[in-house]
Amino acid sequence: MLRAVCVFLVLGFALAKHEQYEGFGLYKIIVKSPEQIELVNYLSHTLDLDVWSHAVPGRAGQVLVQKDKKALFQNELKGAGIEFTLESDDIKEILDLEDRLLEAASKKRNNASRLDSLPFDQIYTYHQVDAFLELLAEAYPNTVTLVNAGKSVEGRDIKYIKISTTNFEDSSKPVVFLESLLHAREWITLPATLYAIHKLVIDVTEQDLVQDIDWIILPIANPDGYEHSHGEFRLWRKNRSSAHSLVCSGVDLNRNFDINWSTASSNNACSDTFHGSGPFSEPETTVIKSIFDQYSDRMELFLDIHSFGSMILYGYGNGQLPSNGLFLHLVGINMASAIDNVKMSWNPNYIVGNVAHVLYDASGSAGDYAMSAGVPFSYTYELPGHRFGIGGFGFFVDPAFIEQAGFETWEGIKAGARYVRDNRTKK
Ligand SMILES: *[C@@H]1O[C@H](CO)[C@@H](O)[C@H](O)[C@H]1NC(C)=O
Ligand SMILES: *[C@@H]1O[C@H](CO)[C@@H](O)[C@H](O)[C@H]1NC(C)=O
Ligand SMILES: *[C@@H]1O[C@H](CO)[C@@H](O)[C@H](O)[C@H]1NC(C)=O
Ligand SMILES: CC(=O)N[C@H]1CO[C@H](CO)[C@@H](O)[C@@H]1O
Ligand SMILES: [Zn+2]
Repeated sequence: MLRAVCVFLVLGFALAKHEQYEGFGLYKIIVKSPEQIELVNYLSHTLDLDVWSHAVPGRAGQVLVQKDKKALFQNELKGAGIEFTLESDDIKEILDLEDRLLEAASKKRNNASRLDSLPFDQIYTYHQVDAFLELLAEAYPNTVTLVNAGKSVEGRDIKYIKISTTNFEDSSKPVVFLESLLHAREWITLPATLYAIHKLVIDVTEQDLVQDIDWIILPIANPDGYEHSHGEFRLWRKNRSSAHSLVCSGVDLNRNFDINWSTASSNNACSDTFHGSGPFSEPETTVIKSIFDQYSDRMELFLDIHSFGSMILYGYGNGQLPSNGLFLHLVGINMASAIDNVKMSWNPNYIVGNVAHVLYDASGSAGDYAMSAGVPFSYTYELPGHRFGIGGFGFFVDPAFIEQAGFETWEGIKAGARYVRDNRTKK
């Protein structure tokens, strides 16, 4: 009897989607001084809040606050004279709405017509993307090679594709590497890489990019975390590692690379920026490392696609600039302007800069590792929040803007790829 009740409770819990986020409040915060930033950081840390974007003077931040901490949080902000607005008093409502919008879009779709193409009105699951990549490699054997690079902690294959008209054998071509979903909840980044694949393989309108460049595209860098975010944990960021703590699981893969490891990240397994037990402790980051190791002699450009914030960031994460810092900045501006030219009018222009100057110090990132491995142009894109046209809800995806996200990001990718093609640093 007791057992039956337990089973019932467990099932009941598992089926109540997004229940754990009920009553969580999303706050927009406006800070005016370093002291105010300090206080918000202190509160975020001590109350274990989920900081979606960091507030700095001139740019509002967003913080998700647990139901039972909202009153305390608000009082502290008021006491310090920090301006805030409650953008959502119950984030579960937004999560439910996202589900409904995506479901409605999938029903509206004509047919699941072409097997070798994914319509840009959905956020596809790991299995859907996997099936797509398999079919693509079968349908385009002359240009597409699917590589199974290793297994995630939970045993999912980590797969990337290589796109080349010369089977990666022409060593005079530059290599460009695109990656998305290193952070699980940043769903909108997936259409950006899928769109690039679409334009390089299926609907090719720019032959030069296919002819002149060898491409590596890893659409789902963190398969376990991504699948987790499609279940109960929509707002999951890290991988699913449980090796480090009984209470908390997951390593922030973008702090786990062997570049200044642990100097600006968290040693606390419960933190969303937990760096893991050592550099490359995770299989996911090891797979990405192996891609750099294999191709760094020809790799000129690495784009690690994240969301959100409309930013193009470069390293190093400690604020120090690499020797090509000026060109790094100029190419960043080129890519940003290309996107700004076609972005939705209500989204802000992209900000371009060193990550530590624009945001905060961060160690062990994929972008920094790429530079240390010899990739001259390495950037983290932070795509805009595309929601209801107002961009206010950060990680949530509105099917109406999925294609736009892919389309506009592709403009930036093209600008960067053409720059490195015409201005080679290696040969
Ligand atoms: C969808 O499927 C129906 C029935 O199989 C077919 O008549 C129709 O042409 C398809 N529509 C598209 C857009 O492929
Ligand atoms: C996540 O982190 C753990 C702990 O280091 C690791 O064992 C695991 O392979 C990582 N990846 C996944 C997908 O869990
Ligand atoms: C290559 O570099 C030159 C000089 O900086 C620049 O004028 C040119 O636009 C670059 N090529 C592309 C495609 O951006
Ligand atoms: C603090 C620290 O470790 N800084 C190093 C980070 O990595 C760069 C590039 O390798 C070094 O130059 C820094 O000294
Ligand atoms: Zn991210």
